[in-house]
Amino acid sequence: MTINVFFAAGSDSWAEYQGPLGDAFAEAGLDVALSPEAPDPTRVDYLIYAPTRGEFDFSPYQNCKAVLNLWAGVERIVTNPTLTQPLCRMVNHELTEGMVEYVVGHVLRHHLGMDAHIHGQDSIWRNTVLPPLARQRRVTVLGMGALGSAAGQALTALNFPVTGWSRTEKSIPGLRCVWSDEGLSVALACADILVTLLPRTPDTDNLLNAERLALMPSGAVIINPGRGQLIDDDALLAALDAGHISHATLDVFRVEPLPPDHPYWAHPKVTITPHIAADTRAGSAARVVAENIRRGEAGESLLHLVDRARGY
Ligand code: NDP
Ligand code: OXD
Repeated sequence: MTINVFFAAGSDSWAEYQGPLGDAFAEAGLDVALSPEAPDPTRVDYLIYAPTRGEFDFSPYQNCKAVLNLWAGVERIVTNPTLTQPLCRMVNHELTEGMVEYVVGHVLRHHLGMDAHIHGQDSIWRNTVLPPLARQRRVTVLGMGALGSAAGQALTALNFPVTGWSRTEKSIPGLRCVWSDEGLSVALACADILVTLLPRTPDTDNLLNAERLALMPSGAVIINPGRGQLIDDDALLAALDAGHISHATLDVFRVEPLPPDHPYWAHPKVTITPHIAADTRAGSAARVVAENIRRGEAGESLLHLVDRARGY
C-alpha cells in the first residue's frame, strides 16, 4: 500500500530534498507518495519537519505515525502542545562529520595560537614561544551524545586529554566521563578549552552562568556550537572583559540571525560563525528518514526517538 509522506519542512528546502528523498525511498523499497502539500491531513502517514518552518499545528495529522525532524535539535518542537505523535530527531554520519571538523578546527586554532601568526605579520621573527602539545591542553566537552562523543573521541585521537560531561553515567573509550552537578564542577575546572554540545532544555538554559564560568581556568576558551541559551551572554561578556575567558567562538545564539547591534559582533575576543557548525545534508538525511519509515511500516522501533519529558 502507498505510504503518504507530507514534506512539511518548508518550501525553501523542497527542491533540495525532493530528489534525495525519492532516491532513498526507492533504495529502501518503499512505495511512497511524497508531497509538499497535505490536502487531507488524516491520510498523512509520516510528516517530515524542520524548525525553520516555524509555528505548526500537528493536531490534524491524527493518523501520522511519526514526525521526522531534519534537525538534531528539537527544542522548538518538543514544546509544541499540538504534537502528540512520536518525534524522531536527525542523527547521521554527515552531520556528525561536520561537527567533528568544526570542533577540531576551532580547538586547534586556539591550541596552536594560530591568530598570532595569521594577524601578526609584522616582520619580527619570534620563535621563542612554542604552543604546548595537545597532551598538555585539557579539553572538556559538555554533552556526550551523538555529536559530543564523536568530537571528544576525535580530540582524544589527537592526544588532547578530554573530559566529557553528560546527564547519565557513561563510559566512552579514551575519554574521562563525568556526570551530575559534581561532575560538572570537575569538568569545568579542567577546561582549558570548553566545547558545549548540549541540547537546549529547561535544565541547560543558562548553564554557563557567572558562577560556573568562574570555575574554569583563567584564560580558558569557549567554543559553543550547541545552543545560544546554554550561555548567560552578560556573564560571558563580563568574563571576557575581565580576561578570565580569553576567547569565545560562538556558532549559535538566542536570536538568530544575531542582531547587528549585538555586543558580540564588535567584541575583539569573540568569533562568530553563523550557525554553520554542522548542517543537515539532504542525501544522508533522506536515508535516515527512509530507514525510519521502513522501520515504522515493519513494526520495528524508530531510530533517534525524542524523549518529550526530557526535552531531547
Ligand atoms: P544528543 O541528544 O545525542 O546528546 C545530548 C547530550 O547532552 C547527551 O550526552 C546528554 O546526556 C547531554 N545532556 C542533556 N541534558 C543534560 C543535562 N541537563 N546535564 C548534562 N548533560 C545533559 O544530541 P546531539 O549530540 O545529537 O546534539 C547536541 C546538540 O547540538 C543539539 O541538541 C543541537 O542543539 C546542537 N547542534 C548544533 C548544530 C550546529 O550546526 N550548530 C548542528 C546539530 C546539532 P545523556 O547522554 O546522559 O542523555
Ligand atoms: C540542528 C542544527 O539542530 O542545525 O540540526 O542546529
